[in-house]
Amino acid sequence: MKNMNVTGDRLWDSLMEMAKIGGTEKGGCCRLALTDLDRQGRDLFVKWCEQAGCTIKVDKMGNIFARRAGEDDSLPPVMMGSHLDTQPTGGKYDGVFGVLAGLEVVRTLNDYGVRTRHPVEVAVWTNEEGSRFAPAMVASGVFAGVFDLDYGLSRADLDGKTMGEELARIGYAGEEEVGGREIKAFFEAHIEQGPILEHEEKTIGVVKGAQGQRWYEITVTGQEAHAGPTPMARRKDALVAASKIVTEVNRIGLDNQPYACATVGLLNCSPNSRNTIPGEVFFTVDFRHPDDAILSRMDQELRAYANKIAEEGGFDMAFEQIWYSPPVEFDADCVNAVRTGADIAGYAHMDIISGAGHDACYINRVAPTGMIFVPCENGISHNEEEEATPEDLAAGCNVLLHAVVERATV
Ligand code: HGY
Ligand code: MN
Ligand code: MN
Ligand code: MN
Repeated sequence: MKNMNVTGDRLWDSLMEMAKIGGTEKGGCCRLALTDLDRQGRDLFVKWCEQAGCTIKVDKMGNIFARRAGEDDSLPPVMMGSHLDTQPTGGKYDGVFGVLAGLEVVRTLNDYGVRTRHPVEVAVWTNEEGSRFAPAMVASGVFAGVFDLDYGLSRADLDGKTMGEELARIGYAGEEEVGGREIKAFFEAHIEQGPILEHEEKTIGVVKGAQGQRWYEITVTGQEAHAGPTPMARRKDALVAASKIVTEVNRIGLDNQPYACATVGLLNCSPNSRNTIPGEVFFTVDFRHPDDAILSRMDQELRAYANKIAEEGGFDMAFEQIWYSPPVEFDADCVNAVRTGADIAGYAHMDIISGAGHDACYINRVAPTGMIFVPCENGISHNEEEEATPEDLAAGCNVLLHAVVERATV
């Protein structure tokens, strides 16, 4: 392979252009899955890919595949990609870097006039974040056969709008079957979203795998009553009960260090009136750990404690685990391709386990998969202040170029 290099400025300019869609005052991005802003981001990506000579296909979950023809188009593609949807207070790089790094690889192959043997594709996976529609990574999950299509299309947001309805509304309800085709290899470039690479002063994270996740939805029901005349001893205050469970979630996380993560990110208190005792509280729990046995022990501790609080206080409780994604180990050859790419380019690198979930975690079930991390400033992500340097992003993209070309030419 000629010693090719991506054009870092062009990658940076594309990231900044995409960041204007849903750009927030604090310099972040809000492009929730399947909103009009998500559509605008998708349309811009499709336009750029068509300008780069790619053909576009969209499947029934709205996953987009931009394909650069290979010498032998009957061969399975080498695929890159990530997601364009963001958190409500998301940043410019989470997901978007992996998508636009894939486009930059295509543009670079065009610059050098390189025709790979295998076709090369850049994928945009629908609803990776799981913020508007739970669970996360649902469309790559359907592609990998983890969820069936009906389940994926039926996922609804808090207003009851389903993914199927929203895909049709924004014009991305594709014709293609979801998955069921051979992929030679899949590589996802992503910011680390944590502090390790920056702290260790490494440019590239050679991602060996990702931790497992369990997501829950819990509703505690007590009794609404007047905040004045109701004696403390006679109350069934749903927020007090929920708060005890929230504190236990945090305790479980702290008691399973290192690695355990435990978060309550969404909580709705009803009727949410300052002088009415809360009658019902809905909240979510996000548990993570790289060791499946510990993750299931965390699950058992949470269930036992929540039941205890409900029984002791006479509360009704709905407790549902809505998602379980086991820890993942990526394909050794793909991990090696990333490490070799970093070595050849002379980038300082280290092996790392991903704290976040990614579409690669599901695609890993149907194709040899690897991930490339680059540092983000202060390890901050899922935050409008998310930042990365043009140099690190270009480095990650060069490693992606190496890994993809190496796979697509043999
Ligand atoms: O939650 C995650 O790890 C990812 O951002 N969906
Ligand atoms: Mn992401
Ligand atoms: Mn994310
Ligand atoms: Mn090395």
